[in-house]
Amino acid sequence: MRIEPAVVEEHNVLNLSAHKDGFDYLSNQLSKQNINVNNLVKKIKDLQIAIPSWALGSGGTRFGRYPGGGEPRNLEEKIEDIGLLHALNQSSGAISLHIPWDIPDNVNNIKSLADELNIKFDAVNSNTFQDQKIQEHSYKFGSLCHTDAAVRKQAVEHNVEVIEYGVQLGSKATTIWLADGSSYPGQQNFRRALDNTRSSLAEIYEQMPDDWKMLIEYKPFEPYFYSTVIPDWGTSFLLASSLGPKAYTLVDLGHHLPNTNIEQIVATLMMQRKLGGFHFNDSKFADDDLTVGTIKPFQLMLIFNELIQGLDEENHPPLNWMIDASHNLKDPLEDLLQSVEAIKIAYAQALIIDRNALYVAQESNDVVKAQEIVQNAFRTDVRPLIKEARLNSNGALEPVNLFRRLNVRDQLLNERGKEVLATGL
Ligand SMILES: [Mn+2]
Repeated sequence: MRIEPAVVEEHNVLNLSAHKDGFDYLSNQLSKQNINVNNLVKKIKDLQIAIPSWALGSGGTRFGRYPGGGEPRNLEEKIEDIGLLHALNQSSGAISLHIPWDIPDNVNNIKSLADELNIKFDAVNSNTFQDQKIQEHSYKFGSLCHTDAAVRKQAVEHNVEVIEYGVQLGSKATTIWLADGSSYPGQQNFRRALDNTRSSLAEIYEQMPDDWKMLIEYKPFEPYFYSTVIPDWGTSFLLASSLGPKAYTLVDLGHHLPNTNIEQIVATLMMQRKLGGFHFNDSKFADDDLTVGTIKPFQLMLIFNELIQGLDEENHPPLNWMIDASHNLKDPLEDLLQSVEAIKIAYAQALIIDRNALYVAQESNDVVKAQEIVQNAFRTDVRPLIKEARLNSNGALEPVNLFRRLNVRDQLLNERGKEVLATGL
């Protein structure tokens, strides 16, 4: 299924006057604060967020899964689904693949389909958190950290293979998240496990093209419950620093213990020019994979505040942005539209922070003023800016409404059936 530009345009005509009322009011307010609204809208428009191939089907919990049907059956259909999102919001112009779930049968066909839909290939992801049928050694007790050199070698070769697929498709980064860890005290020697991981990563790093980035993800627990080999940003940073300039830390919002100050982690990593990418989701308790911005929208804005300082003022290298969530109650495509919207809202709120005034308030220790500046931005309804940015890029003013009015899910159900499963999930 495709959504033609004429359909989006027709929808926009119907919604235009309501949008203009809101946009004119907000523009007027922001102009009075000496904010250049055109620049603001352009920045919002330019932010593209990659969609992971595994978020297009219904997610599950460890207790069960309730698929809604019409899920993509292969890589082509995953790209087509992202094409639908991108046609609606013009902000999801990239896919992040997961190998081996998304090994392309025919690279040229996949590339031309992605080109047609204006989709780029973002970071590729390796998978050593489950065993594949054809592999010789099991990852039950770890992959890059394993006590047995033969298992480590197999895991290194898999990661190199992932990079090779990425090179063929035009990707420029590989994301490594390791499930490696232990569930019982004494099970694993921390130093040897970390040292093995470092050596294995160095072997992968050696094989990576010069214009590539290695993104090293961390997570404090799960699937193991006593230790993980890369539990926190400090360990990821240590590994990235020892590997070299192509290695960076990746921050996944759900990979922190409750109440961790993630914005401070972002600031520190950016100061060291070692933040490589971002995985967006939201959580209340752990790695809940909830829709971005649903639980802690203020935190998300504060994170963007740090990101803007790093990217705009300190000239930090560009980041890979991706949603990493799993939806077990909603239509996955509707949920992704909501997630992209929430990211853009937080970004826009952070962009309207009066940074000079904030600097002065901070330097003069005016606590109340500093808080007022940050909270005023958060309390501004910036949604008209997001809509204006979408309108300017020929996206839909109301993506979720249009998705429903076009009965997209019913059409996908007709095309693909009810019983299909998104590959890999
Ligand atoms: Mn992640």
